[in-house]
Amino acid sequence: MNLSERLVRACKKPVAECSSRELYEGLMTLVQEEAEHKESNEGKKKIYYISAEFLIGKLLSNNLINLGWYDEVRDLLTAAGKDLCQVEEAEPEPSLGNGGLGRLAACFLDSMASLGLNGAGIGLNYHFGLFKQEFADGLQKEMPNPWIEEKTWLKRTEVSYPVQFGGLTVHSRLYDIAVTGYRNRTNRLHLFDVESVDETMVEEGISFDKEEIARNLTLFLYPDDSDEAGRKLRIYQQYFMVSNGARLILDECVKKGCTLHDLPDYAVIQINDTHPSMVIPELIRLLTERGIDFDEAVEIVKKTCAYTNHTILAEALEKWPMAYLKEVVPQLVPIIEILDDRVRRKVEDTELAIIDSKDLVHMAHMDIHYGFSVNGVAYLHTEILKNTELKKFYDLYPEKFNNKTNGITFRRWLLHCNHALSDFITEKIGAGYKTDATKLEELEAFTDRESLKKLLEIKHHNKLALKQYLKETQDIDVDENSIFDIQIKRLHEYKRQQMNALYVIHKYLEIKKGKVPATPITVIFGAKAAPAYVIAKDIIHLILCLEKLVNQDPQVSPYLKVVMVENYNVTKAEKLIPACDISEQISLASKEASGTGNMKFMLNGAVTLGTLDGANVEIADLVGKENIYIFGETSETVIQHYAKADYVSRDYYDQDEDIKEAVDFLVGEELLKIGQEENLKRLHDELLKKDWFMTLLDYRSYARAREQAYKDYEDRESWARKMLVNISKAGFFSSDRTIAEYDRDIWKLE
Ligand code: 26Q
Repeated sequence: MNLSERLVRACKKPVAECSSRELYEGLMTLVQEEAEHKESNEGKKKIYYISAEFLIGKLLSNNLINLGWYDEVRDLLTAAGKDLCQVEEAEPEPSLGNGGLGRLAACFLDSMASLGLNGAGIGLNYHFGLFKQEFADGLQKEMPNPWIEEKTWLKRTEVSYPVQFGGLTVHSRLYDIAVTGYRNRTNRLHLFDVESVDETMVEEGISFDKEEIARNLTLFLYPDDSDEAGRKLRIYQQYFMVSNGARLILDECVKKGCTLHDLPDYAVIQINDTHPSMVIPELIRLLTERGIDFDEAVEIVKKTCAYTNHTILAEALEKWPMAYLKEVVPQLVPIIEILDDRVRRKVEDTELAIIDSKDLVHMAHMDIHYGFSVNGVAYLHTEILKNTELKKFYDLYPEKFNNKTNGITFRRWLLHCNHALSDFITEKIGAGYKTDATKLEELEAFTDRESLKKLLEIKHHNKLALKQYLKETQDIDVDENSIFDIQIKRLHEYKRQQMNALYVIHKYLEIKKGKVPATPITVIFGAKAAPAYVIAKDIIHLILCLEKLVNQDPQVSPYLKVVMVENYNVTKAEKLIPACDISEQISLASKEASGTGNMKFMLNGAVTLGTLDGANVEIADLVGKENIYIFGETSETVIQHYAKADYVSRDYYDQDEDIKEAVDFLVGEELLKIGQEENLKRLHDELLKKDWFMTLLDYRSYARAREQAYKDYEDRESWARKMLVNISKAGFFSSDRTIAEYDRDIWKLE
């Protein structure tokens, strides 16, 4: 049977008579059948990527591409008067991640399957994911984001374990999602749920009874840890994830003939940040329960677990109070105490201990002592870990430290989201780049007028598509002939959306004074703030106020528009990134571990405006300084400022008229007419009295670099050359390369 006949069979009626939903469900059935055929559990050793987040995005089109079905399905739908894009709309997006770390995990699953590696993801089946963001009265409101429908990508399995906590036992249920590789095998994403989960307990917005663990455990992904009940619930979630995961791993290995003594020959566990770190004591516990003696269990675990660090922000490094662990996971406490005791016997320095003097358990310390590998996620990040943040650990275990610069899957972030560009590339250099991304370099030769013109046309086409999308979804009009300048990422002070907003204010004031830009500018933001992160929410409020002020001003709006995209998620990223001219990557140097949005933009022909932070450093090295706009202080200087505590934002405010004008605009009468005094004043105060992430330090150099980029944009042909260089140098950032390196240096799956 061909695809068309199979689809008719699955839908039980002719394609022409089906609704988008029926087609979505029918296609899902076909994909699931096909994916199952390609499943294999071959290979003795398996990589288990364990993570609290897998931000997988919508799955239908991605699977169609990976199975090699996309064109055929699109054409057969077209022939029946249907549109695949419409069918895509029927699919809900699961929000099983906060941002970068979760999306990275999803890209890695795609690459593992595409490279044919024997691997699986292990995580949690959050019913409402992260919250859905809505804007009301210039503020963020949080709502649940339900995504599990009757017909779903989740497949219920027979796997279930009892999981014991301090005061209660819950029963798990494993659900699997097929992960298709690009023209390759199928792996699985294992998501554990509690059998007793109760969706009806969600009340107003995203609030629910935090004490009712058996019913609430898998309702939401935690966006923050702002209150005690929330923090404890996070420990419940983490232990539930790792206890189930560890048992699944042991059961699978034993089934393949593992004696447990030889576990490291069968399994390698990659711990995605510290969220799954309790897998270390839990595995020791399970191994000893199954008859292995304690010392050997520790040695086995040491050879099985590897840790990835994704952050150097101290507040994001998990430290759990011993009292919480005693209450939630008492069975792990004696094990953690022994692990700590052994460290203390080996090294004198108490800063390297697992349990500190305040009785806090440092999860990262446990990972470093009891794992065999520690990696950062970009060159600069790993260097900072080795030389500053984790220096003492590096001195103790230099052989454990290694870098794995992040990557992104080109299937989703080029083939799927930018058909026009991938067709253009295929026409120029053939399809080889789809499996070997380094081949993109061949594109660099196409600097002829015709090719550059085509590149600009593709960008224009994508900007038109985004214009239409913004009109339909948010009723905002943007000019497709304007410069699309985009910053989309989680809202955090270190990422400095506030600096971008200050520039918008500056531009607004300039235009008011009659200095208009040569080409109009559209500044687009998309960002969710953690519900309890007050200043982040104030920054969203500021952006929403600016959106109103700027767009409603007839004198300004022909030259400048501000768009705050509501509920920024993977689906929206797929529409925004291909339409972007200027990619804002403006974190305070040393703070962004890597960034991966920066790579997605580059691959889609945007030019980066950024600091020398995270993977921007590697992007700059690859494209050369003519093809990127770098500004701001270096990480060394920033680290020095912190060490000396000598940064005073007020000095920059006092010495720079533009800064003063833009900052004071926050509490000026124009904005107060639109926004709320409490929020704007708090933000104004924050910038003037604290500015922990040094916005004002870099503002001057940021504004200058941004002006230069806008100026250079005017020479369309030379801009198109920059685009071309960016695309052709993006091959390094394929997650296929990253995963091949993980395998070569850490997993060694043979
Ligand atoms: C911790 C404790 C309690 C509650 C929540 C958390 C928590 C949750 C999510 C801490 C951190 C995260 C997410 C971190 C993250 O996304 N980091 C990003 O990882 C990307 C992939 O490596 C990098 O590219 C980004 O630079 C990094 O910020």
